[in-house]
Amino acid sequence: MPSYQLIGSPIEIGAGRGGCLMGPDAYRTAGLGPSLASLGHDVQDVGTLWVDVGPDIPHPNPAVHHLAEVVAWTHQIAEFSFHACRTEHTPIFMGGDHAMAAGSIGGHANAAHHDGRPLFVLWLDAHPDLHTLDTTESGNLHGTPMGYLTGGTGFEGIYPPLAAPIPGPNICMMGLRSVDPAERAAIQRLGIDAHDMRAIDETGVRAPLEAFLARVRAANGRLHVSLDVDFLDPSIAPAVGTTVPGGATFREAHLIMEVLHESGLVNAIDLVELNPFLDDRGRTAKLMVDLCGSLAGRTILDRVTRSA
Ligand code: NNH
Ligand code: MN
Ligand code: MN
Ligand code: MN
Repeated sequence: MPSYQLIGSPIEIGAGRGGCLMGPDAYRTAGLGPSLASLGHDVQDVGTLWVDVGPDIPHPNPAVHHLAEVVAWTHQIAEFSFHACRTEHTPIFMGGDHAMAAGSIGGHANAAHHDGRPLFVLWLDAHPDLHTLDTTESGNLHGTPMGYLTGGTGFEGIYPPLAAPIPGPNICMMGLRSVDPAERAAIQRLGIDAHDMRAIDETGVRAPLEAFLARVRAANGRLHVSLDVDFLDPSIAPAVGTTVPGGATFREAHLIMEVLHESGLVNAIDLVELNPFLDDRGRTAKLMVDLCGSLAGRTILDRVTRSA
């Protein structure tokens, strides 16, 4: 039975507009901790991280903004994640925008490397966030964490060093429907296991997810799940700055969480991009909390048998 550790990571300057700062408290108000505890888990809310920001870091790409802040957050979150991922707890990083993942997944990757195990990432997002500091056109650094984590160029000497980049085949992306040209090339070059919404329309979510989980299991890997609110269709999850039509349905998202629970493989979770300022009476925050409930073992009926 996993025990969960909730940690607020309210970075918001990686996104194009403000509001993700309020994410951790929205999850608390929506009852994330009590919901997990009601399923019989041990839950500890260890509070909310904060950072001191050093002087501006200039960058040749003039679009890049708030680099010093993102670097400071990445150090802080990576440090926390490294230690949390070496305990028996399952950390849940309550974001915050997706720039957070450079730290949460980076620290997890270093912890896994330390223990001689490969890290796998399930990336649930409309976007692959595979830009480098040089290729981003918006300059919004929430579009870059996967670029950093996969060993993209130009992060060295600026971001914290990674023990090893995460190999493309260890990354499964689902929900993609907004991919920039440089990212499209990176997916191909790195051999990422990418499933865009067209593929999900055709195969559903279960078959590609089970295939990925079988690889995690066979490699005795650790698994990090990174859930961007915009993975979900905007009709059910309006509280995100970058809505893209045609996202995952309510049941597709819950099924992923249910299958993940049954796998017993999840070691860390990111909840990112929730912008409570854009929410409709807390419904997106509540949906994210309910998805965590499915991930933590809530079922509709008792499941006595399960088809193979
Ligand atoms: N690819 C775009 C950019 O880099 C959008 C990224 N926005 C996200 N990613 N919300 O999940 O600006
Ligand atoms: Mn994202
Ligand atoms: Mn996204
Ligand atoms: Mn696949």
